[in-house]
Amino acid sequence: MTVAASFCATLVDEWVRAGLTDAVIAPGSRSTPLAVALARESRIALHVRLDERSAGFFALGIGLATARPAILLTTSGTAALEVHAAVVEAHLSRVPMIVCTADRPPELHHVGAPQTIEQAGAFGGALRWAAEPGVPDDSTRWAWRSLASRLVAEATAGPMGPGPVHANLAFREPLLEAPGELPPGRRNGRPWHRVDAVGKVLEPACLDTLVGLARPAARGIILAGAGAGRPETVRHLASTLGWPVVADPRSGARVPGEPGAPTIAAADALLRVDGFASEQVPEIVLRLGEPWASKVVAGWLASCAAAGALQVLVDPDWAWRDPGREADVVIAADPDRVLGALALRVAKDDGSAPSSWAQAWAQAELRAQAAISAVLDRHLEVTEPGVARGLFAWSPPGSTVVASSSMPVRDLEWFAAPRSDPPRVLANRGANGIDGVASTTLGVAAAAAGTGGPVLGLLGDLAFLHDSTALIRGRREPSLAAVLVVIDNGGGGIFSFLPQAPALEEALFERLFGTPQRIDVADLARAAGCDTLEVGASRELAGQLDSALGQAARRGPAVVVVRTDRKANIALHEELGAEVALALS
Ligand SMILES: Cc1ncc(C[n+]2csc(CCOP(=O)(O)OP(=O)(O)O)c2C)c(N)n1
Ligand SMILES: [Mg+2]
Repeated sequence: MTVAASFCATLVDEWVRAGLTDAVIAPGSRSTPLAVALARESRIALHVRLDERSAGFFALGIGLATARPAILLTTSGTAALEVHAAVVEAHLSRVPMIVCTADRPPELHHVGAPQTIEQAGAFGGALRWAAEPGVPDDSTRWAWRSLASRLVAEATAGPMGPGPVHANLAFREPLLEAPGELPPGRRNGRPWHRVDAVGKVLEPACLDTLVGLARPAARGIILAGAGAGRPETVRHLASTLGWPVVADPRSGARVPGEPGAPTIAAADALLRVDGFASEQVPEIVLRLGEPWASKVVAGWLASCAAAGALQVLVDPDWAWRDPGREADVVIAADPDRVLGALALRVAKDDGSAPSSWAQAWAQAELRAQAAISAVLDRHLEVTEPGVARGLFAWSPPGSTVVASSSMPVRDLEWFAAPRSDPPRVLANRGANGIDGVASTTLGVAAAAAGTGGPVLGLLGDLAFLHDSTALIRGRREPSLAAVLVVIDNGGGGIFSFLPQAPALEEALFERLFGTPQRIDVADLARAAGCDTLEVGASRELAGQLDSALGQAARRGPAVVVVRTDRKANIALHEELGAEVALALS
């Protein structure tokens, strides 16, 4: 019997009491006591991944999908540092995660022992909390349950919102023995610490301020991004105020609106039209959740601020997501509470006619959607905006779409039309990395297994190739029903939109930015054992997605390859913009 085994079994018992369900483990020896304790607990689903970098994003996907932290366990040495990118993304995206890195005991540090590096403090400021409990010792038994419980509390319910925590766990040999009796836990299986997260309340004085700003404003806008609050709450406030909702698909609020409070999905295209953008200037913007990816929307917000529009930022986690530094008022409270309280206070008589302000937005949105449809219907070949729009429209109710940074997340933002029952859209937009997207999608699929709906990733070819170890699956690992839709435009399509493209000679641009790769996306997918389908024409998209879902359910990740052309993609985006402008004129 070793203390390490008892210590680890206690941590795991406490995590189960806290409701944790998943552990992601990469192989190694030093982590043996915790790996075995996790594996022996039948209430924990185990996911064993070879590459720690990929394992980190897989754990991120579980946290993103469930709001429950996954335990992420690595061995010592560089293995521990491989998860850094996922930790940073979890930090910036407010995704809970419990990172456990095994370490050697103090006497093996600084003496050339193998796989021994500085791990304490490795993730710098990207953590909500870190623990360095030292080599397990019987004299610290009284603190073990608290440690495990505190890790969960800090990852889920701290003042800065959910995020990653790190436990650096030193183990001395022997590493594999049976646990002894565990220190007693709380009665009835309760966790050691329970944090009563009452939510971040809105002070009455703050509500008065908000009501004073919102009520008299005839021209208001709700800008909704990921983390905006419940879509029904957002819609209810919009209807009450008679304001449009400019809704990112990730907000969940990209649902059909009403003439008096329309949903604006085509904001990027609409606000490219100078006349529209300069005429539709609000008095007040209520900003919820993460900013849109669109530079056009960001630029319009800046010009509205310059024209005197007041910006109110609802920011429950003190994340200060205000890259343009425009926020006049920052409200550090839970968005559902803010929206609910505000709706109660500003409720108007029913039956008031839609304002001309709301109607102008509603009409523009209708025309833009019709123009986008008309352009995409004309293109029989498969296109990037068409795939984004088509995927959003096709997704069965209850689906989750994980969108890669670069063009996929933008094309969804710009071209997905509002629908009731929209798919949940997730993305790693904390640090905007193109790394780890396939792994994140698989983590989401692992979390959805058995209970959730279909899971699809929408990613670029470079993002797919960058995370190719996501496809490497152990022979004993269960298959995961995820579909990866890869837009293969032969490199980084987003760079063709940047000034570097026309300014540099083509060969240099291609070598530095376009970076087409030699390996074929479909070949790589097949080499990893994935079923692979191709979409040749736009009318084939829905059928191929249906087939891929079926294959993924039977045999694990399926890859749908969509081949497009970067130059044609620029032209199509221009065509869409021009057609929307024409529709508004
Ligand atoms: C980890 C990481 N490395 C580099 C970048 C810079 N970057 C942004 S977009 C992009 C190209 C992405 O290409 P692809 O995934 O094919 O998408 P596309 O641009 O073609 O839509 C790169 C390299 C990044 N965001 N993250
Ligand atoms: Mg690409």
